[in-house]
Amino acid sequence: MSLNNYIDLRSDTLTIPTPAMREAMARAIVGDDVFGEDPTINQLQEMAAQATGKEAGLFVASGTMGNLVSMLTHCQRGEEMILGDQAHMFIYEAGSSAAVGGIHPHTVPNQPDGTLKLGDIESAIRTDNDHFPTTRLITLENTHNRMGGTVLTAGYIQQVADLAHANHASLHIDGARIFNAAVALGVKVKQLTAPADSITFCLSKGLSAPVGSVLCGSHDFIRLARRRRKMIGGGMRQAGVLAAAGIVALEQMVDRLAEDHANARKLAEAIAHIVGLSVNLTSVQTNMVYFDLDSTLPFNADELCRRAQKQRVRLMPSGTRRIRAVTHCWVTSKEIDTAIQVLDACVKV
Ligand code: TLP
Repeated sequence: MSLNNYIDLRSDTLTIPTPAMREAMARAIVGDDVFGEDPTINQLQEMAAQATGKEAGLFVASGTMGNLVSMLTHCQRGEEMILGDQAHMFIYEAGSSAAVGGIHPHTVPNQPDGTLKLGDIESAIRTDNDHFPTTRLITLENTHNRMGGTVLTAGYIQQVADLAHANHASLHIDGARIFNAAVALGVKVKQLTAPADSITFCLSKGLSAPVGSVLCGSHDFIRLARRRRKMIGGGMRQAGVLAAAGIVALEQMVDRLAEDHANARKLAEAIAHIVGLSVNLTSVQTNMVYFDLDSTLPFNADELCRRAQKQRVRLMPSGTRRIRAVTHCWVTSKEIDTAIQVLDACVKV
């Protein structure tokens, strides 16, 4: 089950298409999606809209593109977006809001559970004053990657949406891993997305499709978003071959995410017992495990990852003494046992 003979825990983005996906891709009926004529893309967009409880969906190349198209649709140049200081959209999307959209990012601290304090958001919202940019958008991330794959609840999301709407702003959710959040909470995705004006989710992470994300929102929002997607070169023509894998992802790969969560928990609990490593178990809620090297260890995260790689376990350094491990469908429970043994041995060497 491993990837290229590695137990590869660097990211769930490394997942490869399943045999059922390859089969569906080969058989996909396609058309020109810029004309709106790719039946497979249209089917995926309808499924995505239904899953998120929105009126419409738009297939995009990546999570980054979905988030950018959303920002460009919600905001005009010079307007402002409030988001967490640990948000993927702030840290890992090449500054796209400012570089492409002229949108001013205004960060507030992410709390350890991935939330933003309502009071912090409230204080960040601008008053009507010629000196200030206009606050147009608030974004949340669910699950929250850098805070450990933590989940945001429907109740919290509703509170943020109410705050946004009371201040003439919209709420976007970067839901790259929203299906992980829904499975962990035992709720439907649409319960988590109902309060938001837009949501991007990824097919290419834990759901194992090779490419693609879907941006969902109202009919009017998606009509405008289509033009933004075209503007940035995202009209992909016969991309139904890709959407076909996405359909299989939604049909077959959602419920099994619980296995990835169980594997992450098993890994985290074992790491908690390895002398020299520490992990905050409360933030291990889905398929991610962030752990730290104690100051007693005479080497850093890069070195530990190098040692593990020599024993065919790949991990991602996430700071000088911090490492991330992400579980997914190409890593079995037995391989997690192996990864635990390897980590234990690497720390002792
Ligand atoms: N995250 C990747 C890296 O970019 C860090 C990973 O390995 O976790 N939102 C969130 C919360 C994400 O974690 C990611 C990818 C994205 C958006 C971007 O998705 P893509 O890679 O499809 O552009």
